[in-house]
Amino acid sequence: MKLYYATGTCSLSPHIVALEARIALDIERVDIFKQPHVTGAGLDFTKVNPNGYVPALELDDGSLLTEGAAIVQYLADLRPTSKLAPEAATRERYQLQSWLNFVATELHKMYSPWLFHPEYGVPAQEVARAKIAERLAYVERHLEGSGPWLMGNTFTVADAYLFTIVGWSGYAKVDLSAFPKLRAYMNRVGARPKVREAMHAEGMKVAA
Ligand SMILES: N[C@@H](CCC(=O)N[C@@H](CS)C(=O)NCC(=O)O)C(=O)O
Repeated sequence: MKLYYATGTCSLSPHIVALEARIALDIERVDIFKQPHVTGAGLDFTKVNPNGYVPALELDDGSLLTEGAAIVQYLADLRPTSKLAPEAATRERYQLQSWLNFVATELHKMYSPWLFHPEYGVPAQEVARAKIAERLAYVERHLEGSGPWLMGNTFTVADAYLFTIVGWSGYAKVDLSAFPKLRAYMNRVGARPKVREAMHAEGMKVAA
């Protein structure tokens, strides 16, 4: 299996999940700043994923799975004993999917593109930061009552995704100072050995 990734982007989430699940994975970096995006092997990435974005997971039969929220569940289901996702068709699994969808639509796509593309301009960025702050306040309240992880006592794929996206806050100038529970949560996730390993493998700075 091969994960196409770009350093520190949303593809860090499935990278973390694969390591947490002890799934052997080849990784290939994609340069998403080049047009067209090129893979480490020099391929035009749109030949792999016509949408041109990471993450993309090439399965052993050659087929491709895209969309981070789907990829992390696929990986978790390969290793049910890892408990990275509750069993399918349970109430808990739908709750996990609710979190994944929340992170994808209310956070991921609020940070990016609005805060990563200066061409959208300052007013759009201000609107995005205000909306993100509302959503993070919701996460803060949830962690306060139901932590330490999003799903309670068990670290799941939703934590890998939330950590990845909220990790962009410094770069995107999203102020986390009003969210102490969330900051503690970020430190908790960031201290996990497999999270550190994934970040290191992507060439990211890992706190000492
Ligand atoms: N809907 C996709 C979005 C993935 C996405 O936004 N990927 C970004 C990195 S975080 C990317 O590769 N952007 C490059 C591009 O769109 O050209 C998902 O949830 O997996």
